[in-house]
Order: sequence, then C-alpha cells, then structure tokens
Amino acid sequence: MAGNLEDYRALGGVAFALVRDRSGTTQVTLKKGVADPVWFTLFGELPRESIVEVDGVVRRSEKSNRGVELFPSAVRVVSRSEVPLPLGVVDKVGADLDTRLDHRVLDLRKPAVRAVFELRGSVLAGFRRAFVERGFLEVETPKLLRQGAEGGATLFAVEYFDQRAFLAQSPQLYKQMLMGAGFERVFEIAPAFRAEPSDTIRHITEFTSLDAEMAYIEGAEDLRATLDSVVRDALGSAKKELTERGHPLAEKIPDLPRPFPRIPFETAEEWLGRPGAELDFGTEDEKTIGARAEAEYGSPFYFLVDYPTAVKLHTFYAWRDDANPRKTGYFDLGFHGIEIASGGPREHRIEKLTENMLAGGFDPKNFPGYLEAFRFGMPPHGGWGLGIDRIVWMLTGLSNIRETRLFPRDRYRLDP
Ligand code: AMO
Repeated sequence: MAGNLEDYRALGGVAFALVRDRSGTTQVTLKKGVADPVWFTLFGELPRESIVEVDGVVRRSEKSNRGVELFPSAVRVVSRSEVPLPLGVVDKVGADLDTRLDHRVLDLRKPAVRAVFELRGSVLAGFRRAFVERGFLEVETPKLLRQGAEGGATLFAVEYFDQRAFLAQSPQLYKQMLMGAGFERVFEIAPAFRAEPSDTIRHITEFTSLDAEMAYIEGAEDLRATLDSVVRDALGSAKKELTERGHPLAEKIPDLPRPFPRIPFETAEEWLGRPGAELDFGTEDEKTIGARAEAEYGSPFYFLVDYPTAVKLHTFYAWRDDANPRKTGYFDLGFHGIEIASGGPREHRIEKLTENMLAGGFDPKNFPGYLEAFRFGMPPHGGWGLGIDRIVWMLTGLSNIRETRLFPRDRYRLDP
C-alpha cells in the first residue's frame, strides 16, 4: 500500500506506523528482530504526512482499528513532507474555517472533509440519473457573455480582447434559447458567477447551478411536479448508493416519501404577520417559514408558490398572469429555511417579454440573440435553477456554504 504517514509510535520491542490512503488508516507493525532495523530509524525521523509505500503481509488483528495490521517486507519513502504542517490533518482540536481554507489541500485530507465531497458526488450523480430518466438532455452553455440576465449588481466584468464581457450569473437566456431550438427538455450542471458583495454564510461568488428547462408546459405546476420528483429521486438514489457503501453521511439524507407542500406566497406573508406586503423574504423570514412548514407539513422541503410581480420585477423572463398581472407563476423551493431553487413559467410572447424587460430596467436592444429565439416560433416553457452548494450545505448541516466547495470563492478569497 501507499499513503500518508499519519503517526508513528515506538514502544520498546514493537513500533506502529499509521498509514492513511483514501480507503482508511492502516496499522503497519514493526517487530524488533523481525523488521529491518533501518525502518525504525526511517519512520522515526520521517515527518508526519510524508508519503510512504509499504509492502508486506496483512494479518487479522483484534487490536487494530481496521481489524488488520500490515507486517512490512519493504518500506520506501515516496515524498517527504515539509515541517511544520500549517494545518494538522489528525489534530483533535479544530482549526478555524479561514485557516482550513487557506491550507485546503491539507484540510481535504481529513476523511470527514472528503466525505462531504463523496456525498456531493453521489447527489450530483443522482440528479443526472433523475434527469436522464425523464428524457432531459445534458447541455453546456457559454459562461462568457455579453449580457447578464439577473441584474447588473452581481455581474463580474472581464476583459475580452478589445471588448467587455461578463461571467454567466445563470444559463438562463441560453436554456430558453434551446427551447426555441426545439430541444424541449434540457438540464445543465455548471458554475455560475455572482459578484455578491455581502459576506454571508449562504453566498459565494462561484456556485454550481443545476438548471432545467422544459417546453410545452401548461403551467407552473408541471415544473414543480418535475422538480419535486427529481429532487426526491436524486436524493433517494444518493442515499441508497451511500448506504450500500456504508458511507458515514448516508443517514444525513432524509427519506422523502411524499411530494413537498405548496405554500402560497400570501400564506407565508400571513405567517410572518405582514399580509399583502409583497416584499421579498429575508434570511430571518425564510427561517420562520421553513420552521412553520416543517411543523405543519412534516417536510423539510417546501415550495413557496405564486410570487407577486412586485418581488420579481427584475426577473423579466418570468411570465405574469394575464388575468392578474400582479402575479407571476414563480416559485421557490426551500429546504430547512434556505432557498435552494427558484423558477417558474417564462414569458414566451415577444411583445410581453419586451414589455417586461422595459419594466425591469433592461434594454431589449442589448439582447438581440436571445430575442431572436422568440421571433420564429417559441413554445411555452419554463424551468428552474437549483443551487447544488446550498442543497449539499443543508444536507450535511455544515456551518458555512464554503465548506461544500473544494476551493470556495468569495469576495476576499481567490486563492488557493
Ligand atoms: P436564482 O437567482 O434564484 O435564480 O438562483 C437560483 C439558485 O441558485 C443558488 N444561488 C446561490 N448559491 C450560492 N451562492 C450564491 N451567491 C447564489 N446565488 C444563487 C440558490 C438559488 O435558489 N435564472 C434563475 C433560475 C430560473 O428561473 O430558472 C436564477 O438564477 O440556490
């Protein structure tokens, strides 16, 4: 085997080296008179976390952590660690998050930290499976754009030869254009970038957005029914897979036997004691709504439905109800009091769409490629965007969304 030297203890006639690889930590046992005397010196002076290769015979052992120990026949140093370590890998005392993120490669060596990314991988695989089973095509849309779709405040500008471009805040415009291209059902799992100025535990500047778009929908409920079953299937299959592997985080995924409750925006306003206010929900509001939904419906997931136009004014692509233009078909999906997804039916009629753009402060002239998709036949359609980091965050119960990303980016962090 080969791995990192976690610890070495010499106790008279016997010495133990603990060597960690991705499958766990193995005890290597050196017996005086049996093992090569050189190895005692080698392990004794080798810094922790160096990489060693050990060949030998594995024997059953009641006393060791994995039920086996390795008696070496050959030992070789593969890569020597520098000292001191800026971050302990096996220390019992936890370092603060900034120190951990500053030395993320060492932090990621901790089995409990790697476990988060194993759960994340299973959740992503579960989503891909759930979409493919429903006839969605996986697509990849451009991340270097001329225009944003989610408002100017969070756009990152980049120098693009002699022009200015922006990093994609969302694949919004492109997933809709693919409905104009006749793809009917698409999904994308890709980075999205937002210049979030506030330093919160729920915002990062680079996140993974899971987007879907569907054509020929009859209304918002078609979208919600799909999102609802996709989330339940994806988490169900991730839980099954992790359980079969005996993964320590398998139990973090809740069983979700029933569809999620649909809570009208107006009901949530009443819960908050401000009926008819038509204000967007803040962090504390979301927490209150999440706790109430959990108490009333016994579900950690819940939809907030029928967002008012006043709250979605800048979401120019959102359809507004012709009979009641104060209402959109927009909804959010909440999980433990955090918004994890947002979506709804789109406006597919170009006249209404350009009206919405103007009302939201967007100039239609800046969106020629997008608007062209609406000029030559566009089916009714809709979709949603779901934050992968947010769902993993809520599943694991970690203190900060940054812990769900390998190398998180925020206002102050571009390195490592
Ligand atoms: P929205 O802006 O609500 O919708 O974003 C969708 C989801 O993306 C996640 N998210 C974030 N996660 C971490 N850090 C951030 N800074 C961040 N910003 C957003 C959230 C959120 O629910 N185009 C629409 C989607 C659509 O209508 O299809 C959109 O982007 O989980």
